[in-house]
Amino acid sequence: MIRHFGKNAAGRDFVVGDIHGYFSRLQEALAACGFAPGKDRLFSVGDLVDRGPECELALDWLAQPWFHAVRGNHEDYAIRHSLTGRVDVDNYMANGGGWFLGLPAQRQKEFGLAFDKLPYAIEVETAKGLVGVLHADCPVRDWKDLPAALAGKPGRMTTIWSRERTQYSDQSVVQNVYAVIVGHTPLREVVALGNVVHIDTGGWLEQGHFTLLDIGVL
Ligand SMILES: [Mn+2]
Repeated sequence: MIRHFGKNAAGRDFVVGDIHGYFSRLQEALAACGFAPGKDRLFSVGDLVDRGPECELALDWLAQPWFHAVRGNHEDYAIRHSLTGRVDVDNYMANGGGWFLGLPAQRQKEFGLAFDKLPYAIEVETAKGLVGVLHADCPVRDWKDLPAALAGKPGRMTTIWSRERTQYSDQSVVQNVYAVIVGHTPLREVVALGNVVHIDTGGWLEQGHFTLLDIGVL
């Protein structure tokens, strides 16, 4: 449910917002900030697929030793469709799932299995302390309560689907974590609410851009 990473002694740690199948654009953003795959790490808030033209590249990216993602609600669609069959196909299609629904069943299963391995949260040790990464909303007010929350379905659903913090401009601080980085809700610029930093600046949208947040200098 939660994957822990130690400090990166060699290089920098970046977090990127929702990718939604725009891996070439992401590659350009990485090049612009001098990303070094041999020593830097890239963490993703999830939603690697749906909407963009290069969704099938997600598995190649996940195979890179420097790329680590949590699952978003769009990975959840693929997981549910391929492993349980329980997904509203019209809703999935309307939200960009056409590329997946058109794949052969065996390939769908490959994606479902790979996405089902993704944790709901990542935590990274930095010089400032622990930084959390998850897709949508943190389901707890104390990071120490996260394992218990993720053991239940409501906690997992909040983590990948909720927009409550942005909806209510909730400035409350999540205790026992230096910062929590999330995506899911596209915003014009990076917005910090309490110690929760929203970084989906719509790199997948025509007018947006990818934010690569260096969590070593937060
Ligand atoms: Mn999302």
